[in-house]
Amino acid sequence: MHNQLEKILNEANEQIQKAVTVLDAEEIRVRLLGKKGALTEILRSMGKLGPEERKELGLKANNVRNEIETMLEEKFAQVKNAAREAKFIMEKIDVTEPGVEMTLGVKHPITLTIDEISRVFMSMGFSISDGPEVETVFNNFDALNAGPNHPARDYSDTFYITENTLLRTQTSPVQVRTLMSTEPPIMVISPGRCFRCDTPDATHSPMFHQVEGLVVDEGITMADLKGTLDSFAKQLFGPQVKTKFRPHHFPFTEPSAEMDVSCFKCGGKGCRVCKGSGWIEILGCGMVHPNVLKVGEVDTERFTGFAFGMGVERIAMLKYGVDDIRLFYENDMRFINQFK
Ligand code: 2NM
Repeated sequence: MHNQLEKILNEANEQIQKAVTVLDAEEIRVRLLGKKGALTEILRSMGKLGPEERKELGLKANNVRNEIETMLEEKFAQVKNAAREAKFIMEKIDVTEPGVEMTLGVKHPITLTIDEISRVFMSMGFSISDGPEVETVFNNFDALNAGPNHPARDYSDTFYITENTLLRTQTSPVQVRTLMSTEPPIMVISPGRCFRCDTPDATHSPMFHQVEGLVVDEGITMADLKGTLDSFAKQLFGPQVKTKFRPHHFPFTEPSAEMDVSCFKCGGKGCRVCKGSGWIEILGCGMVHPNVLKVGEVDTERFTGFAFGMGVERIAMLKYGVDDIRLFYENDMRFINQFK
């Protein structure tokens, strides 16, 4: 038995020496000291011995057990430390390594143009409103004095969703909502996305953007319209440009006009940009028709107003020299990145 204990201790020492991982050490611990271990076996068989022998052997067995436990403790400490060191090496970060370069996006030219137009009107005291792109037929047509037979209502020009809802064909329904929810004085612009059933070509897209504006107050006249829009043109295209107003027709304004700006490229002599005429058409405008004001329950004896609308793509194409509207929607980064 004594020899056996000696042997157990030697073998334990050998095995514990070889352990490399925490799992190895744990497996050895169970094998040596567990219920089925050789040491437990010896302690169990001691019942058959006499008291003296039992005492002596018990003492020795306990010593062996203590020695094995000490060796295991040391081993556990050693392998745990080794594991930690290995983890440190695995997770090492080189803080001097160059970072991954972040590519910064740029604003889309349509956004840039809307921002620029908005900045000019905001500086004059206008606020900015928006509304839904899915509108009621009432807000898009009826409220804007477009009678039941107005050609714009045509199913072939408008994306109808149901009989009473559609994709707005201009942002005027935002002004209609403003008129219905706000008491004058009103000074708003409404930049946003619009939709018309057009086959795409160099100047048409079924999805496009508009900025419309509305001013309603006591004593607003055509002079306010001309002064405001002339000032806008000078701030957007340069102080040297002149404006002129040509009579036109819209159902929602009376009288109505289109505004031309003298060519900011050639100064009016005639060039490619103005197609030789010296003038560039920029927007439509007019004095708000009383029928439209009445939709908002505005007292038309007391209040008058003017409104205007412009196509953002057209202005962006003029400002940046883009010759095909479809370039705005292709998301070719070689195009977009030119507006950095
Ligand atoms: C244009 C031209 C002229 C316009 C009118 C209104 C409203 F709702 F106040 F009646 N909003 N926008 C308007 C007037 C739009 O776009 C070429």
